[in-house]
Amino acid sequence: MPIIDKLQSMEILDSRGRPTIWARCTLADGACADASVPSGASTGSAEALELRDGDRNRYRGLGCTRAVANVIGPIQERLRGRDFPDQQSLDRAMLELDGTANKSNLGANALLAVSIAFARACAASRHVPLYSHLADIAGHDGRTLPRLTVNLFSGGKHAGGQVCIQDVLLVPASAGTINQGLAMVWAVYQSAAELCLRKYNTRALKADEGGLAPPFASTEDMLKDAVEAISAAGYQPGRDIALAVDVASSHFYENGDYHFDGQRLSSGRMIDLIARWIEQYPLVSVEDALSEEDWANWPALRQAIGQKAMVLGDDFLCTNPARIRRAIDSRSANALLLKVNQIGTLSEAAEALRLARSAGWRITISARSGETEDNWLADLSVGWGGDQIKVGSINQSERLAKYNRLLQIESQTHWPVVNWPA
Ligand code: 2PG
Ligand code: MG
Repeated sequence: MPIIDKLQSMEILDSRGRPTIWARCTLADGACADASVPSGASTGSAEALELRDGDRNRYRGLGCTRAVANVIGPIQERLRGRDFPDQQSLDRAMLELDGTANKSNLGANALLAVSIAFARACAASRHVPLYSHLADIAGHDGRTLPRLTVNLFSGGKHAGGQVCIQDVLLVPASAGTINQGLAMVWAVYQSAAELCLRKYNTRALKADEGGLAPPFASTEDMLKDAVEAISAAGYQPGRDIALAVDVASSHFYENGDYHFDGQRLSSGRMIDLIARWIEQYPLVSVEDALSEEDWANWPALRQAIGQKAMVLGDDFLCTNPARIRRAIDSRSANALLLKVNQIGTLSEAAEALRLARSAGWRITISARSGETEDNWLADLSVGWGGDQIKVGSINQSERLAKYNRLLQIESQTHWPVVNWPA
C-alpha cells in the first residue's frame, strides 16, 4: 500500500521562462518520483485556479512560491504517513483540504504536481511503466498509440496575434507509426520554413509552441500555405497528411460577435465559414470554433460539421466534468481536448475522460503552451487511449521530450497508432 513519506517542491521555469512548480513524492517503500506542471496562455475562464504569487516586483507577479509552500506545508502535513490505496483517495484528500470548487485555496498547480508525482512514484513502486499505471487509473485496456497533431503555423495568443486563429496543425493520417509520422511532419515543416522565407521574407520565426509565425495576410492564407507546404514536401494533402485547427475563438469573441480578420461575424456566419473550410481544405479536426460562452450555437456547429470532423472543445469544456455533461446533453461537441491542469488532479481528469468516452467522443490529450521538459504527457496519451496527442511543433526540447518518450514507448510496445481518421 502506498504510504507517503515525504513531499518536496520548488519553483522552476517553463518554456516561456515563466515560473511553474515541480514536486517530488517519496513513498515509504523508497519509491520516489518527480513531476512538473505546465501552464497555458490562451486559458479558458472555467479553468481551475493556477496559484501565482501576485508580487509585481518578482516575475511580475507570476512567481509560484505560494504554491510551493502549499505542497511542502499543508498538503504534506495532511498526506504524510497516510496510506492511499489508489490515486482517487490521494486526490480526494487534497480536494478536501483545499475545500474550494476551483482549487483557489491551495492552487491547481500545487495539487497537480503532487497528483502526478504520486502516480509516478506508485508506478515505480509497482515496477510498471507510467503509461500502464495511468491506464489502470482510468480503467483503460486499449493498446494503441495516439495519432500526432503537430503545430505547423501559429497565430493568436501564441504568436502576438498577427492572425486570429491559434494553430494550424499537421495530422500525418497515413503514418502507421509515431516514427513515420514524425519524419513526415518534419519534411513538411522544412517546406513550410522555405515557403515562409520565399513568400514573407521571414526566417523561421517561432511562436510559443515552436510553430512558424509569418505575417499571414489572412487566416485563409495560413490554411492555403499549409496545404502548399504538404504538397511541396511530396505528400498528398488529405490522404497522407490532413490538417487540424485550433480556432481559439473565445479570444476574439466580443458582445456576441466574432472579430475575425477585420470583420464582425455572427455565430451563424462563423459556422458557415468553418463549414466552408471543411469543404475546401483537408480539415479533420476543429477546436474551439465557437467561444466558450456561445453555448446556444455549439449544437448547430456540431450539426454542420460533426459528420466530417472532430468538433473539439478546449476552452469550451476545460476538462470539467460538469461542462462536458452539459455539452453531451446538448449535443454540442463530439470530442474532448483533455488538459489535466485545467481541472487540477488526475482523478478528476480521468472522470472527464470516462464521461467523454461514454458519449462516444474522440479524445485529444494536450500539452500547454508553457511546458517543461517533463514527459508524463506522452504516457498519459498512451495510458488513457488518446485518439490524438497535441504537443506543439517538432522542435524545442519541452515538446521533443514528449515525442521522444512516445518513440520510446513505441519501440518497447510496438503498439499501432490509432486508426484515425479512418
Ligand atoms: C490550446 C493550448 C495548447 P494554451 O489552446 O489548445 O496549444 O494553448 O496552453 O495556451 O491554453
Ligand atoms: Mg485550444
